Amino acid sequence: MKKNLLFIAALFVVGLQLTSCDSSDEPQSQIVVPNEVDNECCDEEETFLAYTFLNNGYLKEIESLRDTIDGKYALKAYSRSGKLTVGYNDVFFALTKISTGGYVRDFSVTDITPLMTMTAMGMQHSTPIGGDAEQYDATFPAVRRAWVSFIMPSGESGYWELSYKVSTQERSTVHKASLLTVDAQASGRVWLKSFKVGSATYYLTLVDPTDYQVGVNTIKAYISRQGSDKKQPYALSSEQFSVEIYPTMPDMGNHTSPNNEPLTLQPDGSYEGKLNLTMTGEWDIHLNVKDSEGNTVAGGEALSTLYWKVTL
Ligand SMILES: [Cu+2]
Repeated sequence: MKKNLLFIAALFVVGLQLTSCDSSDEPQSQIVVPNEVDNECCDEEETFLAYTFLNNGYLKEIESLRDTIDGKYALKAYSRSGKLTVGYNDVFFALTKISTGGYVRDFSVTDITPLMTMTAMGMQHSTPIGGDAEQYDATFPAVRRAWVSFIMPSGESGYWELSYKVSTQERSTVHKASLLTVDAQASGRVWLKSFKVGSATYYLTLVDPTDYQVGVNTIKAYISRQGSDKKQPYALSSEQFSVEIYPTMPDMGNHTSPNNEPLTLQPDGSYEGKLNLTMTGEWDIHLNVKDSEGNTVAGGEALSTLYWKVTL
């Protein structure tokens, strides 16, 4: 859903560029298309699409994550509005060749490690992530995407840093931990919940629901498990769960909606189900998490106290 929005935004920018070729205030010089054939870089069209996607006004660079490889390549990271908030965040990466500005086709961003230092408590912890950055869309072969779900905002209790490794053509750079600002989530939005089974802590990350519409939506989530070393990113859980949902409107006597379907494990490691939001407003999505044998391990039937909150 969001992918479509981003793509439409990219096309919109393409349209703007085409209708304003001779206007001198357009930053034409930033769209550098290599003149010679360069096997490392994308062709003209792919470069143009990657540029427009990353500069569509919807994404902005997170400047603290910038880095270079041997002075030859420049990496930039982007997120929605350049901000990061508690809960789910997409983070996009692009690598350019400094000499030409062309987008590099083959590169990887691995070892993505968010780390929070809890100043007063004198401890550090990481947070759920989706693993290495992967190609986002065949239309933009030069754009990689990862996701990070922050469990706390930065502030008086502590600060967040993020490190990663970027590689291309057998060269690589380890980006040393640099500061990030993680904002609290806006009111009416709770996209991250946790539960415990025995001594293990799990996190339920609702994938960005801002494009939900009135009617039946595909609801997508991830379940991550905190490892024994809290400083390592929390990987997707290897256990198989299913998550029944019971959406209600807390401001309207907690009425519910029909035709919801539980979230089940997909081949890509995410969980997907169907969520029916019958009107605009604030919805609590109550959760009943079951293990592979169908036993409830967290939350429960109907108005369980384990719920995400979305507002549309
Ligand atoms: Cu913390």
